[in-house]
Amino acid sequence: MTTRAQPAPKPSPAAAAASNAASSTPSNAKPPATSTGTGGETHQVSPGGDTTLTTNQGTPISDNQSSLKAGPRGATLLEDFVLREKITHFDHERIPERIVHARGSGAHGYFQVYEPLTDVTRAHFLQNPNQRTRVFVRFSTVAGGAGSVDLPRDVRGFAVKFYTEEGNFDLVGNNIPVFFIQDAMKFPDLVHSVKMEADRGFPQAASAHDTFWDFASLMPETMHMLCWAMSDRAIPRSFRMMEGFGVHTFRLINAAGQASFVKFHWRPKIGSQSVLWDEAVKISGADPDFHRRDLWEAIEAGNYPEYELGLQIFDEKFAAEFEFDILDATKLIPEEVVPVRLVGKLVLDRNPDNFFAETEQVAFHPGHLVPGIDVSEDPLLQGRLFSYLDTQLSRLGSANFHEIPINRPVCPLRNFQRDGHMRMDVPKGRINYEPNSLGPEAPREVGPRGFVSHAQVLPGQKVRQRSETFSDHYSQARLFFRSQSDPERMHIIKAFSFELGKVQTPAVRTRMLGHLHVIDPDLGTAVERALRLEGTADNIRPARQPIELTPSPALSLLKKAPKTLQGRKVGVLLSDESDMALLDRLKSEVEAEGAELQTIAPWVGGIKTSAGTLFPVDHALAAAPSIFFDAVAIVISAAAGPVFARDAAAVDFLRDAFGHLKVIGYTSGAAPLLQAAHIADQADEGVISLAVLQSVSTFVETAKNQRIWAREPSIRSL
Ligand code: HDE
Repeated sequence: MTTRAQPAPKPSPAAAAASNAASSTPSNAKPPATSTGTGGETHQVSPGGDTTLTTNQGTPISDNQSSLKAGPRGATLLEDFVLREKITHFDHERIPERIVHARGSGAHGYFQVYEPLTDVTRAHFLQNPNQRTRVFVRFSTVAGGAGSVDLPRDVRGFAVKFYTEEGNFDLVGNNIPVFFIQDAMKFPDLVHSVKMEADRGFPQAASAHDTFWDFASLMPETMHMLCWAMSDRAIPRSFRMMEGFGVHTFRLINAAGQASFVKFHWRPKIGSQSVLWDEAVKISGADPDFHRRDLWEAIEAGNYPEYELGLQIFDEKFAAEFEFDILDATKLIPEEVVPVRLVGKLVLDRNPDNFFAETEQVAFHPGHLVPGIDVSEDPLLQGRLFSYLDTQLSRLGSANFHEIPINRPVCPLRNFQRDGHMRMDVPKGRINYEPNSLGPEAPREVGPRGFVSHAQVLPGQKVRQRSETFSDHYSQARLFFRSQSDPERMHIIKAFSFELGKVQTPAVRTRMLGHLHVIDPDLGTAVERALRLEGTADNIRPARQPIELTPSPALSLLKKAPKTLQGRKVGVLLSDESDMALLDRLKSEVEAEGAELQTIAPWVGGIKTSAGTLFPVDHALAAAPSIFFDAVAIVISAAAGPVFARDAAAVDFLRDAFGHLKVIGYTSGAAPLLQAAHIADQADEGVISLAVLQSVSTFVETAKNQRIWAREPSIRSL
């Protein structure tokens, strides 16, 4: 693996010579970016600084503009191997997208443990606080295709590949700690039901349709996860503000061979936050790449996203006594019951060099384990252990997918596996079998130093059966609903109402309403009322009656939301002759909180200051609605007030900010706009006059609450 140096570019002679084509843009007028990819080797330029464009066989290309023809107006010749190679390669540029989690965004980074975890695991990368282990992380949505949007209501994938000295360890998790189903046997059915309906090919990236709710309403085990999927967790504000979970119970094993059970957690350092549903809908149209762009820009700006790794560790005794089966992936262990021990940090500090080579080709697998970390018998996890290797074979097309730079371990890999489609390594010698006596230097198994599976005793008959201990489907759904704050509970009710409102088959709706009544009569009644379907719910008799559990505040995002603006964005709408001293003050106070201030005006070219100069802004109003910001300020002149009040984009900017419960600062010139947006008469503590410079601090302090939750009931009452 060598990374070749990148020389300065030279203009392309062929492009420069192209005389008659509109397509004669110099193809290499810009230098190719220096590749620092994961072991990636760039073949774009040679060490001597030569920028000669070549075929894939290295033949210099004289003309990259025209195909070889029988005369300038004649037919193209079959012998044009340059054209055929280029077109053939292009025809094969796509590989099958992931069947689930097709839309994703990746980043490189590192992981560092806070203290040696010797007590619980022998995993090498969890021993030394001074060691940084490289990682690649891929965040994703689940249901939509690769070209769908970033903000549907959906679960998010949170997959981490640790390149450790003992091989790759993949923690392939989600942003929700439980799953829809208990047994891998149901996964294809679940995914078929949520994907586009088979005959019509829609809806894309949406669970709000008949087939999903038909399936879900016939599978009571989905109830807990449905409550999470209908909560704000399914519409995160940013990948940087999202928790992650390994979901299943795994095992940690220490050097003495002692095993403990573990649940993995990721905690974002700047706190979790979500958008409102109305915002999500609008963001999906205004910027389908909202999350991808946010991650990319934060890393480019040096605001590296950070997460802490948390472990819930417990033993066989706890597992035996806990109310639920620890092998059931539809259940969690409240952290009030087993605390989360924060053991290390993950920092994402580098964007990929190439989306396809890295983010698209990265191949995660829950079976990529290292000594000291092992799986449990969770039947969902067991099915995944089969699925992920299999899917790479069809998606990446070869058993040699581990040789792709992003998938290659950083430690040496030595074995006797040979050949196959697209083999990159060139193994030397004649020894490709084991045992052998002819290769004294050949690799050998290492006994207990290698990966040793936990010697779990597995008694029992061979049965195709769900364990009786998996049969309580409602208690934790109720626990989740009852542990939420009032606004969060209301959002869950609204989300169920929206989704069931989209369902067209009445029997599916009433069946689902029946389940909601079992989860919590208040939930069932509220959704019925919202749909005006009172009294229609089916009578669902659960296999096991739900039990009452102590609410877990840690399950609520709002109850543990930090008061901070860190990593957030404040948008300031400007006009000609805006108060620049106020803008400066806003900028310095916002930045002092670790947030970013961006300016917006009707004209992207900038505003005219009262000093007569042109002040450039970050965005044109038409391209930057207030949904892109966490708080906004309207800093416009008295002359601009009536003009802005007649402009729909300006009115929507303000109206949406108010409707999305954001903190709004305004100058006296903005008064007509506040009137036009019908805010003046509804103003609350989140609508702050910036008439004096000192009020900037009040604006910033209030904005640290992120939203004015008290406003919500007064503007969303139906
Ligand atoms: Fe996955 N899942 N999954 N899954 N999953 C895939 O693997 C599968 C499950 C998760 O960014 C696929 O490479 C089965 C739970 C993430 O590349 C596939 C079952 C959790 C990603 C697959 C599950 C996940 C995947 C599709 C039930 C949370 C994206 C492409 C037995 C703990 C990884 C691929 C990335 C991707 C199968 C359930 C998380 C088809 C059979 C539970 C984050 O192999």
